[in-house]
Amino acid sequence: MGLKEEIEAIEEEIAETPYNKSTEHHIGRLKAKLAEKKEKLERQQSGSGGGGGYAVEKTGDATVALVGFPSVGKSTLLNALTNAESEVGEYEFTTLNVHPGMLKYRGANIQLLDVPGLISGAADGRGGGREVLSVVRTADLVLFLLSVFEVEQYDRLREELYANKVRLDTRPPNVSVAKRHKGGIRVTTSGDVGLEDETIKGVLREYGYVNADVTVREELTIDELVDALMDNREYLPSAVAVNKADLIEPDYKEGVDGRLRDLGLDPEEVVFISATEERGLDSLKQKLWDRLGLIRVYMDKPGRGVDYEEPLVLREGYHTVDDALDRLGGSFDERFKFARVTGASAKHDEQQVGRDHELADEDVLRIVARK
Ligand SMILES: Nc1nc2c(ncn2[C@@H]2O[C@H](COP(=O)(O)OP(=O)(O)O)[C@@H](O)[C@H]2O)c(=O)[nH]1
Ligand SMILES: [Mg+2]
Repeated sequence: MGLKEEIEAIEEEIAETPYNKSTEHHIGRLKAKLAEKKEKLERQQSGSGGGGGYAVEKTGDATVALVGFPSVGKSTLLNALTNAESEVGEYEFTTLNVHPGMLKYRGANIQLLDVPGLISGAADGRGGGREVLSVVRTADLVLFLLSVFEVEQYDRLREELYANKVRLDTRPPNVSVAKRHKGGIRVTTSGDVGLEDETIKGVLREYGYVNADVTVREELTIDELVDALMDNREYLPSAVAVNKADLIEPDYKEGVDGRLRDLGLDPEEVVFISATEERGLDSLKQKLWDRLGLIRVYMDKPGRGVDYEEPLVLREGYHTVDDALDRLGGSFDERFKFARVTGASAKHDEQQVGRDHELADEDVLRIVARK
């Protein structure tokens, strides 16, 4: 049996096995085995095919991958938001490569990547989809673009990304594993985590653990446990825009809202736009800013005053003085003594802070460094 057939056989068995306490352990092992075989298949495929022609250099303060089916208006939107010239066509598949563009907003440079439509089987490596998905994985945010007439495509897009190990709008599972020299596999859980200890052990054994302490601190599914043990899952935030809103009547919108809710989306969080008429674009930019968790930090430079023109822009998870030092480059890092902060994050003007201080939007920051 080839690897592909083995994968299909396991998938079939999982589908046919009812999930309950007595089968949980078995399903756990099957899912662990399945994930491993998929990795193996992927390694084989990437080893043979050349591909990889989609490498795009990441520049700017943050990168957004624009994801959507052909003809939903990705190129039109990219052209409307950025300095890029992306081909717009009446028919499908005009976007055959990745088109980068730079969006300037509130002093930030946000790189937008128009990636080709995710077509059927993209996650299986057919149709050049794999390269597309690898671009998405390196982004800081996924922006789904849907046509107002086909919002259901959202499900398919998310499935494609899930199959390519992109986990959206969720944090990595709170699981830690420490290898030991003896004692077998010991499981520590905080309360009921939704899985039997034996299931957790079975999954770990499948990954070759013999002696290990595993700690699970939150409720988990088997899939999430498998994710926690793999180091190649990409956790990204996402946002949704619905395009071609100029083509519908107000009463049609209610139906769209209903369909969005069926997809698990809150219509209030979805941005309705018209790329051709350039409507809703300010709301969209604001949404990107929020979802990326961007903040502006104005640098107070000795002898030159505060630079309000070109702020240092920091994204979610990188809001500390230390992160600012990283971004400033040069020798600031070694020469750093302390910083002074004025603004929302400071208790008072010119507060003296250390590297760990969390900055806020529109703070003024002065680095005091040794000569
Ligand atoms: N009416 C309307 N047409 C749009 C809008 N956005 C894109 N289009 C049209 O939809 C077609 C496909 O657009 P394109 O940007 O090439 O889609 P892509 O394949 O996702 O890059 C073109 O004819 C566009 O002019 C919109 O907001 N309203
Ligand atoms: Mg296009």
